[in-house]
Amino acid sequence: MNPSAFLSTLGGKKVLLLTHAGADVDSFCSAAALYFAFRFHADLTIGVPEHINLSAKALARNLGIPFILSPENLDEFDRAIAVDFNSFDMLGGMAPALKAFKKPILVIDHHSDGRERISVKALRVIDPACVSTCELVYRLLSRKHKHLNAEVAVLLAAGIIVDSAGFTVASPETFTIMSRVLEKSGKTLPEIVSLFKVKADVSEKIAVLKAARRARIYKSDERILVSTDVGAFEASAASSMIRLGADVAFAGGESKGHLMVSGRANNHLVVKTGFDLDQHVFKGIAQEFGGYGGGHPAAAGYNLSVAGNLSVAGSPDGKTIEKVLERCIQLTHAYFKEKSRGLGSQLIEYP
Ligand SMILES: [Mn+2]
Repeated sequence: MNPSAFLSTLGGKKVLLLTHAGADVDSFCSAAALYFAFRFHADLTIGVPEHINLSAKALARNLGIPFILSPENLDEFDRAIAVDFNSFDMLGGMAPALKAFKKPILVIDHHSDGRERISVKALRVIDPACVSTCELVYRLLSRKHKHLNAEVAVLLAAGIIVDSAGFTVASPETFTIMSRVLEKSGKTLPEIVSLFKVKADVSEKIAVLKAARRARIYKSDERILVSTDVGAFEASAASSMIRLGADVAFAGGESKGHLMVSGRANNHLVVKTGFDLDQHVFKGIAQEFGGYGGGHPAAAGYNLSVAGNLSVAGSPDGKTIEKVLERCIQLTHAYFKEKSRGLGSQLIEYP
């Protein structure tokens, strides 16, 4: 079976559309686009492991798209489609359930191909050159005209806008696809953006400002690295540090046995140096502390929880975050040091 045959034989089947843990807009929209393309032919369920991010949640609410958090009983499904991830570690606590699922799985993803294989080669549509998974979903759906209705087009456009960071990392194909889906959607670009816009509330603004106050500032050659401790809104805090002038920023927090770190890097730096938060920092962090990391060169995240954590380093204990953030900075510095063949200067922390 190939991907086209997989999709054209969905009729009458019970199908799970599965995002990665903590689904973002690209992942959720990929699943939702498939939902709106096939919902009159098949019995479809959108499953989101563990939690959904605020933007994706807003979009689901605005468009009335049903989804289930951490679905149980995968046995009842005949097939699964995994979107925006290709390794079990991006499923968090749902990894064992999908590992036990022995029926056909179609994987559609734009992350680099992981070590683990969650499906057979013929059913893995993986292209890391793609800016968003929604573009890959477009490629598959555009083969049959009837699948590309206005609802599908709106969702694909939203996923592309978010994962291209507002078209700052777009490829020529991104614009070709965007042009087609925008036309088909019958909406304007601002209307689509408003579907997933989350207004920063007071607590988020305070968290970000506190993150700035607590920032530890380092210099690695001419680059500014920043780490900071936050109670919530890690991603927002890390992005804010980049806007304030950091080249690489990590914002992390720890509560109730769960630790998470968001990393952000300046896009120009990533393009110029090949630095990749996921590959050069969070992979190493996951090896040292357990847990799982994932994402993209300029935007990635790391999670460590007590449940399902088999790390040697142990579970978070309220002090782990300090060590993890320090290692993030050290690994970032180590990458640039190696790039300069050891000629780079020492890592300096500003008092
Ligand atoms: Mn994505």
